[in-house]
Amino acid sequence: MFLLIYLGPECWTDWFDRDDPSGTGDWETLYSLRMENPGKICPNPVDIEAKTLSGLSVAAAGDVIYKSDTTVGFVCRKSDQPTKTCNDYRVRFSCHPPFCGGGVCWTKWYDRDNPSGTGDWELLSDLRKENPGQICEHPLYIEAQTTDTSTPASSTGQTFLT
Ligand SMILES: [Ca+2]
Ligand SMILES: [Ca+2]
Repeated sequence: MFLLIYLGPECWTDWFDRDDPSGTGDWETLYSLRMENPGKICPNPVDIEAKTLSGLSVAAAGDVIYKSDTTVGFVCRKSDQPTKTCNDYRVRFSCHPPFCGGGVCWTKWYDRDNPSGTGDWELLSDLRKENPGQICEHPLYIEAQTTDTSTPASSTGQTFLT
């Protein structure tokens, strides 16, 4: 197994899809998304983009949208649709440049070591040395996943030194 490290610029967040439209609608609210994805959405997003899971824009999908803003997030209510249920949407947020490197912006993935020796060593000090200027001075979060199946480190069942 290989581990990759993802440290902290890209000004759109990942896409999020936390709800299905089967109940009262498709509720992709900022509050819930933040609760479920700590550290992944900047404090004051400047824009929101929503697409159906199949990649259609809101306009192309033709649903009546209740909310789509950077305060509440995105809500498509079943009760607002004349004849059908909502499509299933995913959303992402853009963050103002000051938040790049300070909120939600991530580096590229790094994979500097293979686990064939004493283990898989993805030390920040080595990554900095080998990738000068690419990693911000004070990373806020780290993510690690396997290189083959993108499995989060926490789901591998392995024990980590640090
Ligand atoms: Ca590795
Ligand atoms: Ca959804």
